[in-house]
Amino acid sequence: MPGAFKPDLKYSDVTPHSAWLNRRQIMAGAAGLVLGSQLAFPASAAVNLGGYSQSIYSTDEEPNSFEDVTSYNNFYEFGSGKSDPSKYASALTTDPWSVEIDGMCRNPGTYNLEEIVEQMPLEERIYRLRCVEAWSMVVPWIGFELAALLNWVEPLPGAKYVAFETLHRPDEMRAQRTGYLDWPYIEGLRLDEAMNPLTIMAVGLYGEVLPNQNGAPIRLVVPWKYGFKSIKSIVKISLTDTEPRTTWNEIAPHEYGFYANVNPEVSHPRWSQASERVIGAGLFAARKPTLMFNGYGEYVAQLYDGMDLTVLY
Ligand SMILES: Nc1nc2c(c(=O)[nH]1)N[C@H]1C(S)=C(S)[C@@H](COP(=O)(O)O)O[C@H]1N2
Ligand SMILES: [Mo]
Repeated sequence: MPGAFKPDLKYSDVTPHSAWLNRRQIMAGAAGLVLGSQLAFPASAAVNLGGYSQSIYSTDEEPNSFEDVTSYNNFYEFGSGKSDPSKYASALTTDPWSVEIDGMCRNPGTYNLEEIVEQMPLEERIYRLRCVEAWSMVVPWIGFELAALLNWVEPLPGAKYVAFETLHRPDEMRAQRTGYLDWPYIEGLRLDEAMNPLTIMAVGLYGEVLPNQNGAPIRLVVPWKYGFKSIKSIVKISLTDTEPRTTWNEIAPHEYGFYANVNPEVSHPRWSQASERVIGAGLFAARKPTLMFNGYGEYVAQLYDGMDLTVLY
């Protein structure tokens, strides 16, 4: 794990002159800000990313290309193939968008997405995403800490968990017309996991609003857990005192637990989790050893003190 993080390293130090920066400059220079991203992703939301800072929590790894990040996806609402989301997610309308926040908090309500984003300090954070299927990539997200949003609605003292729900709109999400998963996709975190500064809500990547296939217009990113926890296209967040049900756990409880912390020592029943295939590294590249908590242990290991992670996987 040593060397996994260099908080003093700026994003510009690791990717001096990458294509995305040019794209952002071009977009910023154009009067019609909308055009740049809307050409590629017709249904992108009108979230104003405005200015954002570089996060001290970024990994120092080289991000995957914009192409990799937006064409190799899991988003079962659009199909189970890795290229289905980039093929079909343009059908999703993400503007207008609102998020209902309910349950055990002082300020429940249905909030317009722009209203939320305007109040949250935006940062760019480069995080490794480790899928339970044993591949990984590195993504330069733009988002804000989930803690900021939760503090805004003020959890009540008895709240212990946060539940999340994805949009259910079969007209636009083609695989929701099938019974492949039990829609809507749902996920959950313990409240202390949700409040950890590593947990973010992403509204953009590579300097642009979130492409639909990556979970537009707002998705969770929890970098020390397997990718399936990072639920996309969120319409509802609930504070509760009971452990939320989660989509993959309900389908296959012995394969996907509630915690889903990246753990090289606990194998998936059908394959090892000890190493990962780095997307974009090329066919003959060596697999990379997977790190406990995906390399984020210094920030999150204490959340699980005293827990047996082979039982609570
Ligand atoms: N609503 C929803 N969220 C989801 C998924 C999904 O199928 N539906 N897939 C998850 C899985 S398994 C992974 S690995 C990540 C992939 O995120 P990415 O496509 O942006 O890389 O999204 C997660 N969030
Ligand atoms: Mo995944």
